[in-house]
Amino acid sequence: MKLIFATNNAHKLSEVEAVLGDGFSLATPRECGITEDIPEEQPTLEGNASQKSHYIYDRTGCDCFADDTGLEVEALGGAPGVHSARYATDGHDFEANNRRLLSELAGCDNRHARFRTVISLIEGGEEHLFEGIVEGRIAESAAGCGGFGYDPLFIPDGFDSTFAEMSAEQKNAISHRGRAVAKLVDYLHNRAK
Ligand code: ITT
Repeated sequence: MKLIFATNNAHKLSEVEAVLGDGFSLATPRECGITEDIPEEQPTLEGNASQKSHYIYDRTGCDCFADDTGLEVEALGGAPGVHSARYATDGHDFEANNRRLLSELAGCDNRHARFRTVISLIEGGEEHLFEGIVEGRIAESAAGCGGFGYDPLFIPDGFDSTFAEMSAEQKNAISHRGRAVAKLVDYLHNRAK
């Protein structure tokens, strides 16, 4: 099955391709001639995922999906949440975001956090939403160089290492995005029967 994945994030693309496996062929917006930034102006992950998938669908008429993800830190009232990409600066500066997160949590004992991903699929003109969550905690300092974004600071429940210290396969097996994509795949397989 051919789908456009409405992302400009190469890390996400490779994670999602690994979970989807054979039987799916993904195209990027760029490969479809869409080179501008896809707008994300909504106040929720659901709203942004939906805005991104509709942006691509309106321009291509093709089946497509988008993922919006946020890190929700309990002691910060759910921040950075929907603002995760631009927490410290206007750009996607992963190191600056991680530095800000550590400084906001300095001296704080409650390190509980979760990653939440919402996928919006538009298939045959109809929208379907899928959610994936992983609970965990924010480390005292960054560790590991795998993954991207907040991975060097996020330790999933039941583990002692950060996502950035895990292999791509280990992260995908338990991650927010891995879980949301698994639901997407289930849906696509079942509706094909
Ligand atoms: P697209 O909108 O082009 O898909 P993006 O990088 O803007 O890419 P999101 O808005 O979904 O993606 O994610 C917001 C930020 O959350 C992202 O820039 C990272 O800092 C962080 N993030 C998302 N997924 C993550 C993951 O699996 N591990 C660590 N950090 C992640």
